[in-house]
Amino acid sequence: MKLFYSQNSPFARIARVALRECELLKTVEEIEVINRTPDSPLLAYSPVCRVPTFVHDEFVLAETRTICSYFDQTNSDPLLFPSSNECMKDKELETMALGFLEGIAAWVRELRREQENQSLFLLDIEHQRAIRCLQYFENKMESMEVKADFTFQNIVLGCALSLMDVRSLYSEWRVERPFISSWFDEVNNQNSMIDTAPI
Ligand SMILES: N[C@@H](CCC(=O)N[C@@H](CS)C(=O)NCC(=O)O)C(=O)O
Repeated sequence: MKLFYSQNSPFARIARVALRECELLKTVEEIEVINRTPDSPLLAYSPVCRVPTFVHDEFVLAETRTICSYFDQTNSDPLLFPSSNECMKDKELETMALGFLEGIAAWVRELRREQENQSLFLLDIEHQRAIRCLQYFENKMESMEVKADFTFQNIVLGCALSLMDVRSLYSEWRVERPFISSWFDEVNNQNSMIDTAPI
């Protein structure tokens, strides 16, 4: 089994953290690729050609959540998705964390363009989205007493916050957000996060 990733992809990082938390590193080979190269080895497996991509003898999975859900099936007790799929109330945080990460990824992509081609409108949209989401996480997670464990939603949020820090998008995000700030420090100090940190 193979997991294709690129070093700086937050989505691939989620799958790599999950791989480590599910103790599958010995059975799944991680293969680093560079995105958007015409001769990418990933093209042999997936027309989508994005990371992460998981290759099994019998199938290929080209989307982060489904890959993590497959990893979780190898655990006798679910670790990444502990609550029942039927309980939509438990999915709220997960959907917000994924939306937050998509916004941060779009923000990073926009900043990669030449400065004169960057859209101030888009940069502001993503900045405002991040502020709203952070306030939501601060309030919601404190009231729910969310622990710094490695559920899928927490891995997504940890990778999103880390990307925000690494790319210096919003350095004051911790101000007046003590709960999420110390929650993130705890998550970010675990080996699976340290081992997969972007460069
Ligand atoms: N919805 C996808 C998003 C994956 C994604 O956007 N991957 C990016 C890197 S962060 C990628 O491979 N981009 C290359 C491309 O679009 O050509 C998932 O959940 O896995």
